[in-house]
Amino acid sequence: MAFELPALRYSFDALEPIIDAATVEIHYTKHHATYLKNLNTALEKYPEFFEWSLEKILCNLDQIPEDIRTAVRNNGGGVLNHNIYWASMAPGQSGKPVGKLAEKIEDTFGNFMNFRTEFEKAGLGRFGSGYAWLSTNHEKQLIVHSTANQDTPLQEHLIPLLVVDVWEHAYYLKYQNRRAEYLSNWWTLVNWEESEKRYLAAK
Ligand code: MN3
Repeated sequence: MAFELPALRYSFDALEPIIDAATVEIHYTKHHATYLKNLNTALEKYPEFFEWSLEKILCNLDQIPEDIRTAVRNNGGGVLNHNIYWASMAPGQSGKPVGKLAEKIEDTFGNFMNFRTEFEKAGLGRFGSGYAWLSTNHEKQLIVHSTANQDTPLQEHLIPLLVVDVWEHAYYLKYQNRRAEYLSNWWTLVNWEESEKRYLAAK
C-alpha cells in the first residue's frame, strides 16, 4: 500500500490572517503532495518498505537500499515533517500550552516566554531551508532545535512534539523575507492539544 496524504483538518483559509489561503493551498496540494508522490515512486522499486511505517523508515535509513536512500530521506522527511506541521496548527487557539507539557515547559525553560524566544531563535538561526522543533528525548526532556532541508528529529533519536516550517514557501507570499514576523505571529495558531498528545504518547 502506497503512503497517503493525511487530510488537512481545516480549510485553506482557516489560518488567515496569519497564513494566507493561497500559501496553505500551494503548500499542501503542491509541496507536500509532491514529496508524497516522490516517496512512493522511490519505494516502488522495493515495495517491501510499504509494509513499514514512515517513522520506522526514517529511523532506519541505513537499512534502505543505497540507490533510493537519499530520495527516501528527503521525500519521506518532507512527508513526515509536513504531516506534523499541519497538525501543529489549528484555527482559534489560545496561544498557551496545556497539561503536562505546559508544566514541563515551565520546569525546563522557566516560563513560556523563554521557551518561545528560544524556539524563534532556532527558526531564525536555521540558515536556508528547514524547520524549528520542540522535541523530546527518551527521558522525556524537552529540546528546542532546528533541522536542515527535510531532515527529521527521528534521525537524531528525538520525538517531535511541535514544528514550524521555515522554508520560504511556508511564508513568502505574505511575509516575503520577514521570517521573524511569520514566527512571532505563528504562536496564535499553535495547536497545543496536539503537542500535549504527542508528549503523553512519547516513549
Ligand atoms: Mn514546507
